[in-house]
Amino acid sequence: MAVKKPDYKSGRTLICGVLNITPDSFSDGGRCLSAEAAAARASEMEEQGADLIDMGAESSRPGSAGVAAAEELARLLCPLRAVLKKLRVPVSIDTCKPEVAAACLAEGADLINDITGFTDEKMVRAAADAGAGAIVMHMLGRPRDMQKAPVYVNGPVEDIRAFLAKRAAVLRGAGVKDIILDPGIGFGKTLQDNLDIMAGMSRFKELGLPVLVGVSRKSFIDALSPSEPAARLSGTIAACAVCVMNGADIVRVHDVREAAQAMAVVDAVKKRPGPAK
Ligand code: HH2
Repeated sequence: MAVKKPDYKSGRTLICGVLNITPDSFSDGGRCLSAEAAAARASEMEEQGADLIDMGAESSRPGSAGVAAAEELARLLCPLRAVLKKLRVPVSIDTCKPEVAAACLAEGADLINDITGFTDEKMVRAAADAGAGAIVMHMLGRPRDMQKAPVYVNGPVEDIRAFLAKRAAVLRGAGVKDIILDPGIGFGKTLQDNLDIMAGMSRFKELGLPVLVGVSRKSFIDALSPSEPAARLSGTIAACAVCVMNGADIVRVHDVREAAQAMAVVDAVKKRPGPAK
């Protein structure tokens, strides 16, 4: 089966819908564990405007310890098969384990979303061997300890840009063609770091590859305006708008319908003809 790519030529900001098959994700854990529920939610997000569905079975919330590969795969496989049967848009798998990546790609998934940035050579091989795409995310540390005391030598934007450039070169060298960069909001970042990254998005864009950003319901919103994860929609939309105005191409969100509408407005402003004379 041919590997699908997100529709980069659409001229729109692309929407990546989050599908967590986890009991413990920070904002939607336990919502979607069965194959039927996963397929129904994926179809719903596609109808609401998702251009890509990102499926994950291991929570990466700060402090989480992770799950074994066998458990992650057991959670993913049936829902993935059911989702692939229903969807037209590509499916990415949010994993940092090569055996999980390879098994899901063999089932027909299209991209691997690796929050550890393809720093494991076996992850690079898994994507390359399947002709799959790669979402390369930056994280400082690991979920267990990443929020303890992140330090960026040249500031977050420059350090992350250098990391992403290096990983993209490695992936390209291995033959991966569809590469998406992601600065990793909330992964080993202080509030100030997250704000700097959102303001400095154009530096990642200069690397010449699509840029994805995952701000949805994250705790920096709570830090600015105290709220439970499910009540962070307005902050999510505002952050997506800032990132897209500054150069991001894809937003990874839980609330697809709302993000699609908001990004249609942002896109119209970005693409407007010059002022009337
Ligand atoms: N954020 C999360 C998980 N995966 N992948 C990319 N590329 N970028 C992100 O910002 C990103 C990601 C965390 O969000 P969520 O999946 O909702 O939570 P959890 O990790 O608790 O399942």
